[in-house]
Amino acid sequence: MKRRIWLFILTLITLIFSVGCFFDKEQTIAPRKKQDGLVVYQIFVRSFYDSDGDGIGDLNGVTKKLDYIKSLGVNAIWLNPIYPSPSYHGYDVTDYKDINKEFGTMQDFENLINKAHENGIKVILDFVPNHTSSKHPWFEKALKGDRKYKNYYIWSNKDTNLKELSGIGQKAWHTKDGQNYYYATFWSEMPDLNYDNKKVRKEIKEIAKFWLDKGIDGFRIDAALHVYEGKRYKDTVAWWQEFANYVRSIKNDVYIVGEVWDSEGKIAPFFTAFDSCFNFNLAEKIIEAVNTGFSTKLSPRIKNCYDTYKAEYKDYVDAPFLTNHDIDRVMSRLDSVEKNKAAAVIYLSLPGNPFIYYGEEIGMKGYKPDEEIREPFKWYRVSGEGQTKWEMIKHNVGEYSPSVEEQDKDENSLLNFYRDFIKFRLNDEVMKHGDIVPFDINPLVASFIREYNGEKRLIIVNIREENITIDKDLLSKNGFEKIIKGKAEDVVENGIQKYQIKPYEYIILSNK
Ligand SMILES: [Ca+2]
Ligand SMILES: [Ca+2]
Repeated sequence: MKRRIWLFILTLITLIFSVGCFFDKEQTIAPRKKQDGLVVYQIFVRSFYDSDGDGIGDLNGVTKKLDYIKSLGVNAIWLNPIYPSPSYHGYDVTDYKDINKEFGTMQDFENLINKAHENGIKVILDFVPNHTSSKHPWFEKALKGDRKYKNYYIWSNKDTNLKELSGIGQKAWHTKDGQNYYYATFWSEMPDLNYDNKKVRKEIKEIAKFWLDKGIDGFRIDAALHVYEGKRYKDTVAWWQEFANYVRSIKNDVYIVGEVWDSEGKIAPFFTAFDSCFNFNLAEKIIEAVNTGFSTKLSPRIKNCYDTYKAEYKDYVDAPFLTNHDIDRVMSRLDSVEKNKAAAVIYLSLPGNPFIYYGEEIGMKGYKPDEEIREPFKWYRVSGEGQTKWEMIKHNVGEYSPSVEEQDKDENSLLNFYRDFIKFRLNDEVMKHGDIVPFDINPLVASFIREYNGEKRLIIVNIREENITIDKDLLSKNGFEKIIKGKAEDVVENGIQKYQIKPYEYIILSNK
């Protein structure tokens, strides 16, 4: 009899445990569609196009310029934060369910969504969930001692080391009254939210639902790594799984791209929640390769990175890019249109969803501080309708003054180069969806293969200041006889047939 009871208890425990595991798995990786095939244009709204003459870029300005965005060939836009905020950049939000008055109204936003969709362009919103503004009503109530809202934030206790540094190595604990200290990862005026509080998690989900109901197509998740700080990395990933499962239950093809600025190994588990993560490390490698003229094992390194991702989630979608609003502009770092074209071909030929930072396509320059890498977009060489003026232009004026106006007319311009290459990518299934196969010819070129259903593309980019030659034999042995894009000259050296590629030019070959 006793044995039977034990057996019963054991069965019960096993049952509870396996049901638990089942739910756990459900929670971890909900089935989802692979969301590749996008090329995304990142817009810092304040700097883009001013529709009403106050000098500040706005939502109607974006709507007005959808024709331009479409002319680039991209099929999605990511808007930097558009919520009410006391700062110019908007990453300190005071109301998550409204539009910054400087950018327009909710109606303007709805109109933008509709017009973008009519043009086949998806809209991705910047989502800033790690912290609010210190001017957010939640934090103001918390400071006044409201218990509910106090628990929305993170406060010190008697054991807290007030000299502790935050996840980005800055002073973490701040105070307004000299007694109560709150945690802020990035800045004293951006207090971190307390994700141990269920009510906070619920608020954040409701905010996401609010925007999904408006018709947006995706989220770019700001500071995704910092939700729970360092030691609680696993909790952070688990929270994003919870969030992702929730938003996918509302819109199953919502696209989520996370800002996880860390090593490949640290990024990889985030693919169990996000569709994509920005590939910050790869961006540096590409720029470095073009800058130094050495691609040292670039394609095997990319493959290694993808293997790390794949081990965590099979259908990961990379998000390659060159720079964004937090990094010095690529034209300032490469300092030549030809080099910029080479870097563009490399990242626009990689798997995943490439992200283009507004102004990159016309070669705008800019070094930190941040304001100077977010300068008004240059529609005109001098000025004209819609030009934003919220700050003085410093890097793209006078002698170096790139503009849409001029580059539109020049078929060899960087702008038309981007347009042409993006169209090529999105019209080619292999370039859109193919896997990467390392194919490292030599360190003087960046080269790799994309493969999709047996069809292959070999991309070879000359990253040198001089002509380089490639043995035709080596390529045809691997099935590549036909150049489908880019140009090379046929030359014979010592009796050997070769392709000669000019400085910073490229060729793409097909195996069919
Ligand atoms: Ca305006
Ligand atoms: Ca945090």
